[in-house]
Amino acid sequence: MSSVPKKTPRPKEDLAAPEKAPGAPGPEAPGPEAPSPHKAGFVAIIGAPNAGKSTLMNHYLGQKVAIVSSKPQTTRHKILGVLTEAQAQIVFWDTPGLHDSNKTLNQEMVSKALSALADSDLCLFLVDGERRDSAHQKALQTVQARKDMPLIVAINKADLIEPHKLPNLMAQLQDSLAPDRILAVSAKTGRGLKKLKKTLISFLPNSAPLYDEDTLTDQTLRAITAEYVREAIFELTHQEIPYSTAVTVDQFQEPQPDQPKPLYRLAVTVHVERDSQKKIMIGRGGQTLKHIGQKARLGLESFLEAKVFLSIFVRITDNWTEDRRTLADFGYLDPKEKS
Ligand SMILES: Nc1nc2c(ncn2[C@@H]2O[C@H](COP(=O)(O)OP(=O)(O)OP(=O)(O)O)[C@@H](O)[C@H]2O)c(=O)[nH]1
Ligand SMILES: [Mg+2]
Repeated sequence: MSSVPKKTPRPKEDLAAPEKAPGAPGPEAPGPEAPSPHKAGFVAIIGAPNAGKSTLMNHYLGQKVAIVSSKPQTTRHKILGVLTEAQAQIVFWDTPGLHDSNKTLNQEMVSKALSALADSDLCLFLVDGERRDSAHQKALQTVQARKDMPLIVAINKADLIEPHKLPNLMAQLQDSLAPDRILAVSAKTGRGLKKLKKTLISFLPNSAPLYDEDTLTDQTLRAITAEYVREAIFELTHQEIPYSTAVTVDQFQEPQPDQPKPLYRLAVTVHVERDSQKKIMIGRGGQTLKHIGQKARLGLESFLEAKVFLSIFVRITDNWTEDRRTLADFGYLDPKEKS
């Protein structure tokens, strides 16, 4: 695997709800005589689009490995994220949100989520506590039909939910899914995430680590570059534009060893389906594209901890969301499934 290594310390979890007094032994402190066995396994984060799956995984990894936006259907791939601790390794699959669609791209996204679920030891069903629509129903049915594996339900966005509504929602999910555990969390504030992590670990199989402790994700830096540009497009354009856009990387030049300050030279192509979309993407006097470039560059500079020179080219690629060959070229389809 061409993995991206870790760099920063883990985030502080449960900022809103500290569980122990300073200096007191932590809940995970090993007992003197009975060291617990090492646990490791795959956890599929499953849910409707926009439930907060990528935000949750990023929080645990301490880095923005998966892009996040306020619009649904942001994640298009299944993305591996490895959280390594002394006694446990959780291998997360962040997945595209489950939803119904007759578009080829969207069907591919959903099938990636289903394959992640099929390959996992544990299902973490993330529910948007504030909004449950038809995609939530689809996610619910998928989770009900999962293979035999433990199920943890996390009601996310607890920071937005009126407290008196939680017990009812929990009871509904308990009735329809009979999960092994159900808890409320906020992937944004960190509330409940320490408890959720302990719960996940407790359901993982006894196993040695599955990945090297330095592994963070299966994505290459090239892929992350394309994703950061896509994130900026999701945040800065509207209506059908984000959904008609793909990003490919033309140039990925790493810093040269003799450079006094490390600089990445990156060039990407933004593909849209029609001329009208190209015009919107570029914007009046090039302003929209400029803002997209600035936002993506800042994100990449923070991720890569280096200066970034980013150039963006916009191109019309007819019908790419439907054409299987182009979808495969863009990495959204297994090359074997081109025709
Ligand atoms: N208030 C609040 N917002 C959250 C929370 N978790 C995520 N969000 C926001 O919800 C939106 C969607 O988050 P994502 O992490 O992209 O959701 P996702 O489930 O990965 O979405 P898809 O990739 O589209 O399936 C973003 O605007 C997040 O900032 C939370 O706990 N509280
Ligand atoms: Mg996502």
